[in-house]
Amino acid sequence: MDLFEQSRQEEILKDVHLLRGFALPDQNHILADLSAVMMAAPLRQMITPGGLPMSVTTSNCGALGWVSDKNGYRYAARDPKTGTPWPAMPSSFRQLAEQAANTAGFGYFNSDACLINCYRPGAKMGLHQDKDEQDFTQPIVSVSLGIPAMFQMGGFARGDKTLKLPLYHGDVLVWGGESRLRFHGVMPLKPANHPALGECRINLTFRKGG
Ligand code: MD3
Ligand code: FE
Repeated sequence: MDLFEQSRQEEILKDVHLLRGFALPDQNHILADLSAVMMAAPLRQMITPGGLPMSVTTSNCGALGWVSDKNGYRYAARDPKTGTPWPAMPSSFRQLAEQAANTAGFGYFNSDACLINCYRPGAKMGLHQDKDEQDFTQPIVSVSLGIPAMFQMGGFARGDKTLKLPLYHGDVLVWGGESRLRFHGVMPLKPANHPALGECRINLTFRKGG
């Protein structure tokens, strides 16, 4: 590994790995597959258990999809909007998640759920923990596409101080182990334009839900 590559891969906190530009080499393939998935399972606003619409629009692919409605958060095999199974996870997605987890040192990662979140300017995600999964020993892989976002990484209590991290098109974040249950969120997006995705940030979150 040369110095340039080392600077592109860094362990931000214990078991939190940032792989800058990791999705860029295969981006055309990933963006084409993303477009096909979103045709089959359109983005929609999920409703939180509290009854408020989320500011992001959401879809899924893979055997399981993360869904939210008035009854709570859970993983479901079918799209509640169409009643049909979520689109299969494209092999370009699966390979990216598997290679990112392996590169970050988490070994083989067999994700069964890919959540697609679309952020327009002003959209955000409040601080939360990912704890709707069965097995917290599995890592999570997050792929940023489109316009930049400022991530917040916290500790293990909501009030812990947070570290802010800008994420750009093609960046991949992998976390697990001791950091699996850290609080995290996304600050409101600033207006910007990306040549391929327009005024939008797409985040792909790969998890093992079941
Ligand atoms: C955890 N989505 O849908 S993971 C989610 O950008 C969600 O849409 C994010 O959180 C998004 O549940 C992608 C963000 C993230 C970033 C840094 C972390 C999670 C982290 C650091 C430590 C632990
Ligand atoms: Fe999350």
